[in-house]
Amino acid sequence: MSENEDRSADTAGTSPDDVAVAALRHRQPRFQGLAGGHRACLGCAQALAARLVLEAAGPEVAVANATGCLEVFTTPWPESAWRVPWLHSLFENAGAVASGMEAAFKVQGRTVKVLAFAGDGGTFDIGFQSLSGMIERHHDVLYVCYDNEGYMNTGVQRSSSTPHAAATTTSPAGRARLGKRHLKKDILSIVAAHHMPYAATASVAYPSDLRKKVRRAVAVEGPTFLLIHSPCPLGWGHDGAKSIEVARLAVETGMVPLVELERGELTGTMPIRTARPVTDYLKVQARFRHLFADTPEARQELEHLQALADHNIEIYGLRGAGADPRDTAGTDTVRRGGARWA
Ligand SMILES: Cc1ncc(C[n+]2csc(CCOP(=O)(O)OP(=O)(O)O)c2C)c(N)n1
Ligand code: SF4
Repeated sequence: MSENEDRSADTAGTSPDDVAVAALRHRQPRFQGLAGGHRACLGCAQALAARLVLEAAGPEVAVANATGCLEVFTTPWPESAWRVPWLHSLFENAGAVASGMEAAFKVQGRTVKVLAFAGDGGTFDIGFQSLSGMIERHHDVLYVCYDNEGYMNTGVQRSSSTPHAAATTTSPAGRARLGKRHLKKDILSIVAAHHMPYAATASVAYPSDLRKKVRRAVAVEGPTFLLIHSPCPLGWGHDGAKSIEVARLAVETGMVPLVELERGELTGTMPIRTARPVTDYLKVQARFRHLFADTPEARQELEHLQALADHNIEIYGLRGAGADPRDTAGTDTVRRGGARWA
């Protein structure tokens, strides 16, 4: 999506005054919490996602960042791309470190919003206990997970977020197995089961929606969670110039549902006007290349992945009306009002 389309999604369906105010707002320089010149791979969506989160959260923040790609590519000693206070935590304890930071600011009487940043390995797997404790103790922290669906920093190993049938270095595709044999963990449901005030998914392909979700989460006093689908050209095997296209296909096929949950209730969804076949998403990534072999096993895996996408569309009620999926680019289209989540 172009920046102009993104901006029009911000203003669609509002009064002329609102449009004028929004236009003025967009002329203001945006807060750049993450400087350019860091060392992410070309087309790394995680870098873009972090920039968007900081832009929306503003300067009054402090970050606890777990070990992972984001930490590595932004802080090659003695340099740093961070323009906000930033603390490196271990791979396994961003939630605990963020909890301590929040408690310390509270004691000092300072109003600084604490953000925890971690990859899916540091969130779904090894940092999960720490995240769960942070939410249960009701710390005022926005926890952002950059979901590139694998342990990328250490050489593209599988995580519990890696999709079924994707090839990684520890779930290779070969004669015996067609990539990972297990399902992607439904971290959003697990996190939401903590009765937390706000948990949502977002995508770099929909920056306006992503920024709105960050602003919403930052305004909540208490734990909030944002899972951002972040294509990784190196680990997924796609052209770095196409990361946004890949992210958009994930949403348009139903593989990545964009939803908001408040205290476990579904309160917002981005509908899919015309669901595309999952093969449109899979065929642009080398990690799924083995699924296009002309064999019964490969065809069965494709059917299985299509069924998973259809299931997402069904349980979240994502099927919208109309023909143009770009119409769905913003929370203006989000359905609110307590539709009960399956
Ligand atoms: C306790 C511990 N185990 C393993 C490692 C090695 N390690 C560092 S980063 C990482 C993977 C990070 O994956 P993820 O959190 O998904 O972030 P990404 O690099 O994909 O952004 C691993 C295994 C470590 N630092 N600490
Ligand atoms: S390996 Fe992937 S997530 Fe890590 S910097 Fe490169 S593109 Fe980004």
